[in-house]
Amino acid sequence: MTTITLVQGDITRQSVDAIVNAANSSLLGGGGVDGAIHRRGGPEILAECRKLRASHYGKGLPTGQAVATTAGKLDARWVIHTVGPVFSDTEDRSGLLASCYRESLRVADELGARTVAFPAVSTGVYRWPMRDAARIAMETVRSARTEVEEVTFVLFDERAHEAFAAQLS
Ligand code: AR6
Repeated sequence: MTTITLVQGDITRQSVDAIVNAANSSLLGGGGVDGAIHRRGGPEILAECRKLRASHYGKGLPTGQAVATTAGKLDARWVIHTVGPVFSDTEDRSGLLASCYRESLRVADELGARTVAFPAVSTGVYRWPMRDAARIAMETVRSARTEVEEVTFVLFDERAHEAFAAQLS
């Protein structure tokens, strides 16, 4: 059984085995959570991302997949980078968003991580409606077969926290 916890705050302040990053396929950083993780985690994370690009992801990490690096100076052992889908009005990409959570947990299992913190993937720059994103995130984590003992959703603002809380009840 995986315990699901909600926290409102900054994911870079969490003490967990693995922090999930809402990255982009370049793996070379960006704004939002991605920017915050690289800023606080320091240059070691980007150095590993660059190596991963060179060795495995010349064309970029595909949407819905996940890959781990060191967590640098963050209070975690690993950062798991996943690439959420950009929201579309015309195409149902919810399978790709669910895949981000499933694949991140699969990578966490491979690493032996027991506590994992997730942001609300795709709900910022990638414009996914918060309520729908919360439903997909919660359903996917609830139904995942994983050794992870605790998943913490770290929601940046009250609106996000409320949307996730509504899915708990
Ligand atoms: N802690 C927790 N949540 C945060 C934090 C933080 N420090 N900062 C922002 N959020 P986004 P995306 C919330 O845009 O939509 C980047 O440039 C934010 O309020 O970070 O998946 C990447 O490089 C929102 O609810 O990620 C990609 O290019 C959620 O995190 C692109 O953005 C996700 O917002 C990915 O877009």
